[in-house]
Amino acid sequence: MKGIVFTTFNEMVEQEIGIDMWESLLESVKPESGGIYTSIEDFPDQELLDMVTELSHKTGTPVTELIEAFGQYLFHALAFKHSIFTDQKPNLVEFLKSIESVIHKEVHKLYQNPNLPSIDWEQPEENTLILHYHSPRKLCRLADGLIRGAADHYKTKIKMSQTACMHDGADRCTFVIEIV
Ligand code: MNH
Repeated sequence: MKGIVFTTFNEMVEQEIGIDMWESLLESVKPESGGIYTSIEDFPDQELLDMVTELSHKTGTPVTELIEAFGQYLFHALAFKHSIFTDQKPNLVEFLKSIESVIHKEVHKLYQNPNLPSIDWEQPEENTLILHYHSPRKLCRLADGLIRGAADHYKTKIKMSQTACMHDGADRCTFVIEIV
């Protein structure tokens, strides 16, 4: 996972809880990186998952909830750093349809061989978008948070359900997003 994901997680922990919690996570997890991340370098996914798991132990918040909250926070950090992607798309649906074809495609030019998911979409009705997420990392809880972060950015109310999940054996995770 790229360092930008780790630095954003560090920021979220310090901002939402405090620097002592960040120090205490490093103390408990003792990550190989020592907690020093550069945005474009790669760091082991396990390091992030170990820190989220430790944060769950220390706060009592379930890991899935922490990953979803991190997804929302991460979206705003990514959208801030790469505002061109949201600037170019007039609304949430058009933005979400562009993740694979535009955003993640551009990410390949901005970051050395990123580990990106594949995201397909269907639009059965004007106000309904179906997103299919596939990744060996099975981070559908992060995807859920990123989508909610994007809806927040576009000030668009959504109703979202996940109708299939790789953690239940499906070959991809499916999100049904309704603009309400
Ligand atoms: Mn997106 C990972 C860029 C919006 C889904 N995304 C990443 C990474 C970058 C990135 C960089 C880290 C790649 C790596 O660690 O090697 N993503 C963006 C940018 C935007 C963005 C610049 C918009 C601005 N991404 C979105 C949205 C979704 C999404 C919206 C919602 C489905 N991205 C993901 C997921 C991952 C990811 C999920 C984690 C990797 C994986 O699941 O395999």
